Amino acid sequence: MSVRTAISLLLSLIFMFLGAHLSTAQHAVTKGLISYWPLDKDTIEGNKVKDVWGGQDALINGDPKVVEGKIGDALEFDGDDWLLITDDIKAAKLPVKEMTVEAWVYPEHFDDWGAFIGCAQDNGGFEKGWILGTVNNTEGAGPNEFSFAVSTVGADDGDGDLTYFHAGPYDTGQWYHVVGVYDGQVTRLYINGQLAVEGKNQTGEINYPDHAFFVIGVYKDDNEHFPFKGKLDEIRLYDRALTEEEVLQNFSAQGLPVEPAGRLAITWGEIKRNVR
Ligand SMILES: [Ca+2]
Ligand SMILES: [Ca+2]
Ligand SMILES: [Ca+2]
Ligand SMILES: [Ca+2]
Repeated sequence: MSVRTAISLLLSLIFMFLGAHLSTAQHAVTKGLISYWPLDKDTIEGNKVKDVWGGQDALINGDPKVVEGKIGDALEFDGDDWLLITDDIKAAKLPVKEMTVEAWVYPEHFDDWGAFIGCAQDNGGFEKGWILGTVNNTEGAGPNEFSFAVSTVGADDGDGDLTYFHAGPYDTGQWYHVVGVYDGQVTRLYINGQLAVEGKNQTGEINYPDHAFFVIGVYKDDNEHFPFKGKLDEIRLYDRALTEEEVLQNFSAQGLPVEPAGRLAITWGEIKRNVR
């Protein structure tokens, strides 16, 4: 065996080991994944923030900064920055029967009505879509609470009805893994891998408005615009309800090795990122 053959054999073994290791516990769940915004520097081009899984790229409004994140880089919003995925939600890829929406969040402030990601209208009695975010002494919540609200056809009172499931209080200035899950029967909010609150008010398909803003880093509808202040990282959207085990897996996951085409791939960059 030549030296070159020996080296390439050794490298193959290292890759096989890393590949097997990374593909088990450390990857986020991909089954049912619609969109994934890693918010890493290399996924931001000009004013475009890439959805590396589903191609639903977001346009930057304002000047969010790339900073050290929970997994790789994150985006820091100073209170007037936000991202628009689309305002044409009929053309967007959105969950219908079930959903999971997930983000790592580092709030500097808990807005009365806050959103990390959302696609909703909540204007008086007109309440449609869904929002993963915050409430703060609003909707019957106490101070500094995380919330997941979803509106469904089963709870429709004629012009839609959102139920804000919330839990808290939580401190500002630290990272949290926040996940909203709706399985068609039960709505759940998980914080740091643990079930924080659940309820059965909502049933059936998700009730979307004809028009809404599908956004990141802002609570935005026709009559409100409340940008987030803090950091966001690793935002994912699924068209199915993740199980408690899968939520825990994503809480522990060190990202997801994807290429822009949505193919699973282990690259040098990902290996470095995952094992550091
Ligand atoms: Ca700004
Ligand atoms: Ca990231
Ligand atoms: Ca509103
Ligand atoms: Ca209503």
